[in-house]
Formats: sequence, C-alpha cells, structure tokens
Amino acid sequence: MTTTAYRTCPLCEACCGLEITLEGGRVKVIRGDRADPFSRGYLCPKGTTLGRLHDDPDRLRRPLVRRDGTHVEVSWEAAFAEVARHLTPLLAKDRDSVAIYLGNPNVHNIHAAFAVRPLVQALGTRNVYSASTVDQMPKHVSAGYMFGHPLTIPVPDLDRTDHLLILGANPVVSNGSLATAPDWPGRLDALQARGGRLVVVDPRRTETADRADRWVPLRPGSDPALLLAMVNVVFADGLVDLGDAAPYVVGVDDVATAVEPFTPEAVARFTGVDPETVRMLAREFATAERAVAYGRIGTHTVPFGTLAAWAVDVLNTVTGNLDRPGGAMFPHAAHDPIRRRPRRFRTGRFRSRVRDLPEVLNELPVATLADEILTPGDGQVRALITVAGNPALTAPDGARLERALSELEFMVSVDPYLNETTRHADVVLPPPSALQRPHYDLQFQSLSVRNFARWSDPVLPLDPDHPDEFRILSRLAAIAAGMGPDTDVDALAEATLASMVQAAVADADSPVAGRDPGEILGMLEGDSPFERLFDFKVRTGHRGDGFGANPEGLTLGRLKAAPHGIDFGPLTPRLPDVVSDPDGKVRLAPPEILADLPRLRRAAESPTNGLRLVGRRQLRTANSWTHNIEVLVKGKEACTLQIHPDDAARLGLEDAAPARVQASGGTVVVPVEVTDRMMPGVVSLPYGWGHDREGTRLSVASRRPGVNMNLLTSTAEVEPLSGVAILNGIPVEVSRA
Ligand SMILES: Nc1nc2c(c(=O)[nH]1)N[C@H]1C(S)=C(S)[C@@H](COP(=O)(O)OP(=O)(O)OC[C@H]3O[C@@H](n4cnc5c(=O)[nH]c(N)nc54)[C@H](O)[C@@H]3O)O[C@H]1N2
Ligand SMILES: Nc1nc2c(c(=O)[nH]1)N[C@H]1C(S)=C(S)[C@@H](COP(=O)(O)OP(=O)(O)OC[C@H]3O[C@@H](n4cnc5c(=O)[nH]c(N)nc54)[C@H](O)[C@@H]3O)O[C@H]1N2
Ligand code: SF4
Ligand SMILES: [Mo]
Repeated sequence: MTTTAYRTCPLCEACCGLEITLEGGRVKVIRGDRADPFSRGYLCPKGTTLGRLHDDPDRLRRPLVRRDGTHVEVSWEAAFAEVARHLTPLLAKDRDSVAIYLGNPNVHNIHAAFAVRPLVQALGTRNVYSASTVDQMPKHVSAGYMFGHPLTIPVPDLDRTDHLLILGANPVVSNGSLATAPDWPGRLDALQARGGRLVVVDPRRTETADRADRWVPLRPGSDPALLLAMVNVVFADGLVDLGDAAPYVVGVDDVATAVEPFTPEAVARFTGVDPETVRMLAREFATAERAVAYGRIGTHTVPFGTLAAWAVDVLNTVTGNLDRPGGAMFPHAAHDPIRRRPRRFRTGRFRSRVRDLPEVLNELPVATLADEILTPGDGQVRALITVAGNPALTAPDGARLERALSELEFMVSVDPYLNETTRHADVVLPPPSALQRPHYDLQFQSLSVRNFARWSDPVLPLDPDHPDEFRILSRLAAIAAGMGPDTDVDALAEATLASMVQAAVADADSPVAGRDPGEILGMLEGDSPFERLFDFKVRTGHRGDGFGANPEGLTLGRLKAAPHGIDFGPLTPRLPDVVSDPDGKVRLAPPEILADLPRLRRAAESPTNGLRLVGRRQLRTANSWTHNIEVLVKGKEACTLQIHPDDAARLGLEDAAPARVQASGGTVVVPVEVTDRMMPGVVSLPYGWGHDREGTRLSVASRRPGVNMNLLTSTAEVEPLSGVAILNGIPVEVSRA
C-alpha cells in the first residue's frame, strides 16, 4: 500500500517541508512538499535521504555496553542500570564531576527540546558544554548585550531587501543559519530579479559569491575591522539615519567615538580590502532603499567573533535598517510567551575550574572540556554524557579531546551511531530515527525570515520496545535526580505538567492566570505526556488558544490539521516589544563589547602574514554525521585542501597530489585542489571528515574517511567574550607530502 506523509526535514536550519511516499511501511521516495507555503517544494540532496538514514544497517537499534573493550548489545533495562550504577555515586560525591555535551541535532529535535533542560537541571553540574561554543555563541552575547536577551537575534529580511551584504556565510551550500529560509538560491535569485544587489565578503569565492554582484575577498578574522570602517564612513559622510528605531536606541554617540580610529586606511593592511572599496561598500549600503548585513560562521568562530556579531547589527542600525521591512527584523515564534520578563544579560556568573573562563548562557567553552577531564584535582570531570554530539571531530584539537575521552571513568552517549566520539562511551543509548518522532521547530521559528508554524507527526511507528528519545532523556534525568533507573518517566512528565499548570495559573502574565488548574489539565490534547506538554506550551504562547481566551488560536490539534504548515506572513516591526533590557532600549554601544575594541585595534595595527586556513561546508554532508549514506559521499574526492594557483606554484604543490598541512594544533596530509576560488594567502579544508578510527561502526564513512580539520585547530585561545573556539583563520604551513 502506498501512503503519503508530510514532514519537516530536520537536517539543517532551512526547515524544508518534505513529501514522503511510503510503500509497505518503508520510505520509497522523498520530494519537496509543494503545498508547503514556506518551502514551496524546495529541498536539497540531504533531504531525500531520511529514509536511507532510517534504513542504514549501521544505525543502532539497541543499546550498547562496552565489555572488555568491545561494544555489545544489551537490553534497555541493563543499559540504564549500568548508567545508574556509575553516575549515581559520582553525582553523590561531586555534581561537577559529571559533564554533559549537547550537539547540534538537539536543536532539530522536539523531544530533546523538551527533555534536555530537565536533564541538565537534574545533573546540577557546572560542566555543561555544547556545540554553541564552536558556532554561534558570539551572536547570543552581542544580542544579549544589545537587546537584553541572547535569543533576540535579528535576521535578514531576505524577501524584501534591496541590498544584502553577506559575510562569512555560504547559504547557497549551507542553506543558511541564524536565518531560516528554505531555498536560499531561489530567494537570492528573486532579490536580483527585483533589482537588488548581493555582496559577499569571504576569503573564498563561494557558491554564494558566484551569484553575487560583488565578491570582496578579505583576510580571515578581520570582518569587524571592515564593518567598523564602513560604519566610520557612514558617520563621516553624514549618512547616519536610524529611522523608526531612533526612539529606542541609545549609545549612537559612543559608537561614533568608538569607530573613529577605524578608518578605511587604518584597517586596510589587516583586512586586505583597499580603502576605496570600503567607502564604496559603505555608501552603497547606506544609500540603498532597504539594506541588511548578515554574518555567520566565518565571522563568529574567530578571535573577534563577538565584535563582528555586534558590528553587523551596528551597521544595520545606523543606516536605519533595524526592525524595518527589508532590513534586520525580529521573527515571532508562534509559541513565544505573550510577554517576556525584562532582565539584564550578563556572563561570568561562574567560571571554569582549570582556565578560569567565564560561563556564557550557563555553559562553558567546549575548547576547555579536555582540560577539565585531564587536569587532576577537586572538581575534575570524571564522567561525560553526550547527547547528539560528535566533539571528537567537531571540537578544536580533536586529538587531545579524544585522549581525554579515553581517560574518563564513565561515558554515556545518546546517539544513533557508534562513531568517533561514541566509540569511547561505556554505554550508548540509540534514539529512534528522525522519521519515528514528531517535529516542530521550537528554535528556528525564532530565526525565520517569515513567521510560520509546522507540526509533523511521526512518519514511521516506533520499533517494539524502543523508547522514544523524550523517554530516553527523561530516564537519564531521573537517574541524575537520584530516582534510580526504573522510574516511571510518563508519571514524572505528568507531574511536571501539573506543576507547570500550577505555576501558570498563578502568573499574572499567563493567559490562564487565575484559572482552575484541574480544568486546564482536563482540556489538554495529546496522546502522550510529551504531546500534552507540547500542547500546553503552544496554547499558552502568543498565538495559542489560551484555553478559550483566544478561541481561534493554536492548539496541538490545529497544528496537526495543517500538515503543510501555517504561514503567518512576512516579519513585522516589533522593536519596543522585543527589547527586554530593563530600560527598554537597544544598547548600541554596550561597554562590555566596546572594552574589546583596543584588542582589535592592536591586531589591525600589526597584522601578521603567512598562510591562513579556513573551513567550508559541503552540500551533501551535514556536519560530521551524514557521511555514512552512500549517495551523499560517493563520487569525486570531497575532502581537499583548496589553494590559490599562485600559492600552489610557490609551494610546489600540484593538483590532486598530497600536501602536508601543519598548524600549532597538529598535522594532516590531504589532497590538494588548486583553484582560483581561494584568495592568495588563504587555504580551505572542509569540516566534518576524519572517519578513519578503529572501533566505530560506520561502514560507508570509514571507506571515504577524509581528514579531520580539527586536528589543526587549537584550544589555546578562545574568543574572550563568548568562549567560542577559533576555527577559522588558523596559521598553517603547507608543503608537499
Ligand atoms: N573546524 C570546524 N569545526 C566546526 C565547525 C566548522 O565550521 N569548522 N562548525 C561547528 C558547528 S557550526 C557545529 S553546529 C558543530 C557541530 O558539532 P556536533 O554537534 O558535535 O556534531 P555533529 O556532526 O552535528 O554531530 C551530531 C551527532 O548527533 C548524532 N545524531 C544525529 N541525529 C540524532 C538524533 O536524532 N538524536 C541523537 N541523540 N543524536 C543524533 C550523530 O550521530 C552525531 O554523533 O561543529 C562545529 N565544529
Ligand atoms: N550542507 C550543509 N549545510 C549545513 C551544514 C553542513 O555541515 N552541511 N551545517 C549547518 C550548521 S551546524 C551551520 S552552523 C551552518 C553554517 O552556515 P554558514 O555560516 O553558511 O557556513 P559555511 O558554509 O561553513 O560558510 C562559512 C564561510 O565563512 C568563510 N570564512 C572563513 N573565515 C572567514 C572570515 O574570517 N571572514 C569571512 N568574511 N569569511 C570567512 C568560509 O570561507 C565559508 O565560505 O550550516 C548549516 N548547514
Ligand atoms: S536544505 Fe536540505 S538539509 Fe536543509 S532542511 Fe532543506 S532538505 Fe533538509
Ligand atoms: Mo552549527
């Protein structure tokens, strides 16, 4: 029997709607869902492989426990008992002795979105790490200081802008990040078709730069200097105009003073961009009807990541493009609470033990995880939980991190694969596949270029005896809370729900303020405690039905009745509503950020020469983990060192021949790809490769391993404001191998 199901793709931030044809309970074909109002049928090659990921024989179906060095299958009961046996005494003695690492797929997983926070709370450890500190943390920090909340991140209004300036992002390949938009290629075409301009700043002439009206190569790590020089020109030319945002913004004069030293001439040697180009970029941007700057990975995972994240929003603001159509706007997720409490953002509420690095968003930099494991003393990390993460390949200095993992007393991983990281685990708890869980984008609705909501029911049923990921994580939380391995997690979730309802009826800002908790509980929809928790969240959100307060509003049932998703239209201006700083203002010149400017000035005054390494993403792979799907990795060698022809000639390197790449972190040998895509002086390696380890179960990936570029990155330095690792602009030496 042939059936059709609709589901959001969980593999990247574009959140495409998929149409999945099933035959006899197996996925036959996956296409883009043309009835989806947001993605309109778009998908990329990865989206077609969810069935293959589900059917992958290497995907774990049963828990593994390590016995005498090899992983053997055990029952769920035995696996959880093993976890409890090891974690309970460690936690009883010192909660900080157990660390947790949360990887990227958590943000695409509604079960994790609900279950991870209770797990972290139950652990009560300071040693919380995540992929955010190899990714977007600088943007959270700058948003926190500027707008009051680290999740108040403005996104480019892609569909209405006339001038899009992209720095350090390649959305034609990555499909975008911190800017959810299915079909970036189509949306960029539309921009140019309506007469708009696309400018790309990147040391590599990327697939996005190929479509641009102008490609501006720059030296890695220098984006904030370029952006501040542009702001300098905007002030010098009298082009400052804050538009409708003016009443809500403070600190414009401080910015004017702060950018004075950053003239186009002063930063030219550092950025490699000549002053006339900077002036032209600034004037084009400031005089465009509607313009927006957008920066991503290449601007964040660098020594001045927070300054770059901030400078992007400063440029948008002083040119009148903050919170206006075609500029940088604030999405409004359907489940957002009706009112957000004002608070003042700060970091450093606690610090890491070994290197004294500040906490940011209640977590510590993953760059220091190995230090915490390997350095003896009080508070040493002895056990690690990983959930959907592969830090052995994705964190800096992977070799040292792997050594640290091998020295742990105990490690448990919630992960569907036995890979470079989980091979170190004593217990591996595999979740069901993505097609076996529901989907709803709790995070990406807040980063989306249109307001939308889409719920997807599971496409395939759970396998007998296989708990869903919500229950797996809840059971870990119960163990961490000292309740033992056999807790009834459904009863636990119902109890959590009851206390959430109690809190809501007592909260004057809640749409259910003053109501009878029993009545609210009785009205909840959903077939499982998880669904009821979700229903409660959506119905108390600003588009929710408020349990009768807003009868036309959303409920789980209404979302289920709209499998293609619901489009709430383009973004609308909402600055006064989103600024959650206690004084209700956007702080354009946060002192915490300005304090880092002297460091940038010093770097700009004495730029260093030498080859620099940057990373790149590839359309057919997602971070480090879809490499076990044959159709995604077959064909031409993908893991190559891209280098400009002049550099290759100078170093005696030939196309396709192996080169040795050396950095302070380590050495790799990798085939060369000579290409004028690279600017001279900069080389590029893809990231996510290095599948050549013993003890994994990745039969396809291990045949085409590539090299791990994070063998070259170092943990010696982190970006001081956000703790993000330095993954781009790495000094390297390249020679023939
Ligand atoms: N040099 C360099 N390093 C980088 C980057 C770079 O550009 N250059 N990029 C950084 C960025 S942006 C990121 S986000 C990080 C990513 O870093 P990580 O999150 O550590 O890495 P992923 O490759 O996304 O690993 C995902 C893991 O989750 C597992 N998984 C997949 N689906 C599920 C699921 O449904 N449930 C569970 N429990 N597990 C699942 C996979 O098997 C895999 O082990 O890497 C960072 N590292
Ligand atoms: N196909 C695919 N899509 C993905 C992913 C994937 O692995 N594969 N990963 C997903 C994840 S987790 C994320 S976070 C997003 C990331 O999405 P993007 O931010 O678009 O990531 P990249 O494609 O790595 O693009 C980073 C660009 O920065 C450039 N760059 C490096 N250093 C500098 C610098 O100092 N300045 C400037 N201006 N540019 C620099 C690089 O040359 C590269 O072109 O992609 C997501 N989408
Ligand atoms: S762009 Fe590709 S990987 Fe990303 S959501 Fe769409 S189909 Fe999935
Ligand atoms: Mo990421």
